[in-house]
Amino acid sequence: MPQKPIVYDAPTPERPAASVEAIQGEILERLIYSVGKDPIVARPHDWLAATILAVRDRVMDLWMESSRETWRTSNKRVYYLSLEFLIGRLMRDAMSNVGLIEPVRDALRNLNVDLGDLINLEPDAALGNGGLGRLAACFLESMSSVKIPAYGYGIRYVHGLFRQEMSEGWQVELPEEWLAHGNPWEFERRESAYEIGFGGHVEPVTDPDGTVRQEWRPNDHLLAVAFDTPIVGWRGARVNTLRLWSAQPIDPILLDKFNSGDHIGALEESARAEAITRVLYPADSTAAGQELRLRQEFFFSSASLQDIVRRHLQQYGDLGSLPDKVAIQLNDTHPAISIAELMRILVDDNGLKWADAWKLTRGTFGYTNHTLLPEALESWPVALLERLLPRHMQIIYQINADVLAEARQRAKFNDGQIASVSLIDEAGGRRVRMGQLAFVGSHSINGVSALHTELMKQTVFSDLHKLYPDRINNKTNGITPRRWLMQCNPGLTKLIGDRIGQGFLDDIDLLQGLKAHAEDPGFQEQFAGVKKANKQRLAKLIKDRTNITVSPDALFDVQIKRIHEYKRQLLNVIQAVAAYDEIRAHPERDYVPRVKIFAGKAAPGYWNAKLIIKLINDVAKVINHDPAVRGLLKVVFLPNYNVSLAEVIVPAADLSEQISTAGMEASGTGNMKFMANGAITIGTMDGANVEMHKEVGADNIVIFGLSTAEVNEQRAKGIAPAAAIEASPRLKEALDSIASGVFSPDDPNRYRDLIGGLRDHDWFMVARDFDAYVAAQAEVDALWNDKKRWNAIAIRNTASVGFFSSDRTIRQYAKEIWGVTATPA
Ligand code: 26W
Repeated sequence: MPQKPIVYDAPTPERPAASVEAIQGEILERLIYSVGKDPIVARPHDWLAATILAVRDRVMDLWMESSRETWRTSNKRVYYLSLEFLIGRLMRDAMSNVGLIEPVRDALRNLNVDLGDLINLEPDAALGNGGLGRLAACFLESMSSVKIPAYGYGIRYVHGLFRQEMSEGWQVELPEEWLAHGNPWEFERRESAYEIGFGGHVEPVTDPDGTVRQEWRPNDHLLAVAFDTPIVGWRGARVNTLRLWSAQPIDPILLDKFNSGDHIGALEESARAEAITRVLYPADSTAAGQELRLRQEFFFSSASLQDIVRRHLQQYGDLGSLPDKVAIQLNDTHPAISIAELMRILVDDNGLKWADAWKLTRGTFGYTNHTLLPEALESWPVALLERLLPRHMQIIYQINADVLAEARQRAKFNDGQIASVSLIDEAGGRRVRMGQLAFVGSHSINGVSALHTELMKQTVFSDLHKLYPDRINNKTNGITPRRWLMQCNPGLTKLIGDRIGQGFLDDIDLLQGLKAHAEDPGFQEQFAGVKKANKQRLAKLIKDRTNITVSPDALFDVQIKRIHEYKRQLLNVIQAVAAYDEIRAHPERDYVPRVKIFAGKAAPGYWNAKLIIKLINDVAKVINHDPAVRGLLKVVFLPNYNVSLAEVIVPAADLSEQISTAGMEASGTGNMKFMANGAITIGTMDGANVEMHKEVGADNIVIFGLSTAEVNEQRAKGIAPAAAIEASPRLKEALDSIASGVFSPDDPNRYRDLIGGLRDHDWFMVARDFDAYVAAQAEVDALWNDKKRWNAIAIRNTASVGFFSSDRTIRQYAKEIWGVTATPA
């Protein structure tokens, strides 16, 4: 039969304007025809699915338009490869970005359904651990908002980040089940499935023309199946695709085994394949080093690369134009094996010459580094790579030989420098260093804050930076103001709009206009009123989830992030103990009533982090129940921190704790979310705090503690913390009480070693920064007592957040790394 030509520009059928009646009809239609439920018996989850499907339909038109435009214009495409996307809920985000919130709310009301209830029913897509994964999610939204043709590539984990429950103050991990009710957002694309191989051997084959190629013959195969989710930008500017890969067996069941009675064995292959995408690794700072993790990394890298190359060949027919039409960004080293995989595809599968392939590869990749912590830098045993990916190991050796030759000949490197740039770590068992691989295979290597980028140049990559001095650049992180201001804080958004007009919704820098109103008593009162309402909502949530009563009039002092020693939740809780001691010792003094709010997950294998959670809960129990405290201090640990919980906590915060040991937090992004919502930051000169200090001005942020250089000096000289502890009676008293079991009478030794570490080496400078931190908190109290000043500072923080919009960050990536055009700021 003759095929009809495909007409790419066929118009989509007209859809009526988004009136309440139209939307109401569409939701009902989806409920009946897609969910298969009669409205009379529909359950909340059915309404949620129907509403998402109705919203999705409206996004579809824009999605197809965006795809067509990219094909038509032949614009360069950006591919963001990330093992994590910490998205949270999507429905409110999508509705808000296409202006559907009000019509959907009214339509549902007519159907006797409350939109707010449905919003809270949607599960979080928690396919990430923390900062790196959330950044990827903000970037996706910004790339759509500034109209960059982009794809996110990742893994469709069946189980996202574990659910955290408390059992007597200890963290317990439970499986997360975001797909339990299905996922109405995604489209399974069975036609976009790729074979992924592991193991086997490499064979030289001679082509008819006499050239010899290496051919990888894996002995283990499975399928990567694509699931697509639309990511819609602000005002529907563009809809990009998040493509997540799911692992499936090539043969769903081995029938011969089944028929011979081995019913379990018949499913073994299927279970082995599906294991690869079953669960997200829950460690956000220590490389797991397990084979399954490497399999995940290669699985999604290979599927993504195959997809990218197929799409490029389909449109352009040859691979020589790859760097002109394709930019691939590696979100940390987790997808760094992609560099070897692209080389294999170019050289082995497509017959390119090595040198040409290398040029194309380097022109295509960019690499973002997110951490300098040594334990987080990925490296894989050579023996493991040789077994799992023998051809890639050969390619890595070849790349390394080229790099080392260049380092010796052109740069005249000595042996020490050669060892430091080598892709192979020879010390203590040979390992492949993924940071070095990512660096040499990319034309751009970026850090995520000005300070972090400088430290990258001075530490991990100092010799590579000497060899390739024009590659390292900085791209300070950002957050999307849609989710982290407009959606999570509608009260503040309305107030701002009423005062300076709606322009800031499209140009976040216009928030600067608020500065002129910072001292206006009327505006201050309204600003504080919005904060109060948000605090009342949080107080209710705290009551519901922990049964702790807190007053919305107290200062809400908030530290929410992954639990890690370098982030120093310990410093914060020790200060709470010191404040508790002071309140009891000096009941006659005036105190600012405070609620210290903590939330965050600990990696399941990170003992000290879990112990810190237990300590916070133990301290909370004592302080919250001591009548001598008279409610002046409360400590709250909110379980199961996730994106949706952050969306309630952040708008209600007065004080934002960003107190990492200087030099250790690459950027931080929570700091920016609080700033947007008018919290004041107490923080160290670390990560993006340094730039916040510059943007908002020294009078509008409370900075304390050792600088990076001072921390390095203390460590280099091996200075002990003893002097700092001796000099500070309140620190000594707090440490003694914790270590001796005042907060753990059931197990007096529980915190002996934890506190012992502070007395011994104090790697994270908790003791040495303590007095400075207490002084900074006293400064905060003084500001709080001067409400006019406090409010003015809070307003100036919101006014100054423009620089930290991820739209700004993405525009810089577009211009300086990817070479693609975005809509101008
Ligand atoms: C291999 C194990 C592993 C997993 C994740 C090691 C390291 C990571 C991430 C790089 C940790 C992470 O999320 N880093 C954070 O990235 C944010 C976004 O750039 C920064 O804002 C945070 O400062 C940084 O800690």
